[in-house]
Amino acid sequence: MSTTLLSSFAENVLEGLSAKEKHLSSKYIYDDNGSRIFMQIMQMPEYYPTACEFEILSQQSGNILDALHFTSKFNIVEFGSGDGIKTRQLLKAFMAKKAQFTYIPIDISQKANDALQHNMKSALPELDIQPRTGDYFDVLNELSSGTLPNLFLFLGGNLGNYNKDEALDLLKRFNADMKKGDMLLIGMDLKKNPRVIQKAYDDPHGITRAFNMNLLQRINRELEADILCDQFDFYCDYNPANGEVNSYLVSLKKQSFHSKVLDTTFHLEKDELIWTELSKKYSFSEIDMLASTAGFSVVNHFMDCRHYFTDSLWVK
Ligand code: AVI
Repeated sequence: MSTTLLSSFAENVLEGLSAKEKHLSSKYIYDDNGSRIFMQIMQMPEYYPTACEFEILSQQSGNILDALHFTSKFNIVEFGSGDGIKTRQLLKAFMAKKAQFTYIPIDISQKANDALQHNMKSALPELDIQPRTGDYFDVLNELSSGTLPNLFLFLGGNLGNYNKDEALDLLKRFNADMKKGDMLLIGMDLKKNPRVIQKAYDDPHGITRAFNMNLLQRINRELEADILCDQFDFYCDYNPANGEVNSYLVSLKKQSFHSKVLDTTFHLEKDELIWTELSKKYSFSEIDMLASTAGFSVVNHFMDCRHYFTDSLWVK
């Protein structure tokens, strides 16, 4: 069949499940169902990153503003703002200190932008918010030709879901579209006691399991497949030596399933793995190396009281 008409999800499934070492991209977990499960993950006591970043932005946004050294009005440009609850803490603190800025959240979904604008306006009626819908880099390119300095926000620890080359590539692309003196506040989860990390992903409620299983359900829904999801298990493992949590779906028996959309039957051996997600935890030396390789200098690390997570401020 011709692959030119396939969605990027369909292409990822076809390529990933035909590979010798099967894999799927975690970015496809986030359809409506996956996004809803992710909200539940963020509310679990074991999943510390959300609470840590909330603490940082609630308690240290005044210090973050002082570290910017912008002398004029500036833009705050956010990539992937989600529900905006954490960012609101930063915006509120900046407004209380009379900082002059325009908040520009970028999202590919108009619906997400409309909801964010509505929520932000009801919490902070004085906020100057100008959402942009579209691809990050198209919007970035446009903003970089303006004269105002920019603070870019890439929060939530999303960089950890990219492998090293992809992460560097993304940071270099951000850097290429920034002016000298523009700043980036980037959320990164830090290496810590391995048991704390293991529990955040291998959670006792089965929510992270459901999050990963959503990939199989999405294949069934969108690619008209007949996967029997209870013939799969979820497994994840934190390796403190390299800071990687790797997540997998495990085939519990030798089995096959067919996708009508892909017109393909996939075969799995008993105990065969489908790799679904990387969630990388960083040391400060790794952060310094990433920043400098991508063309930034680290200004400061803003951390929660347990030093589990950092919102690091970088300057171009
Ligand atoms: C979105 N991202 C930063 C989350 C993480 O921690 O890697 C996704 C996630 N996967 C399992 N739990 C949360």
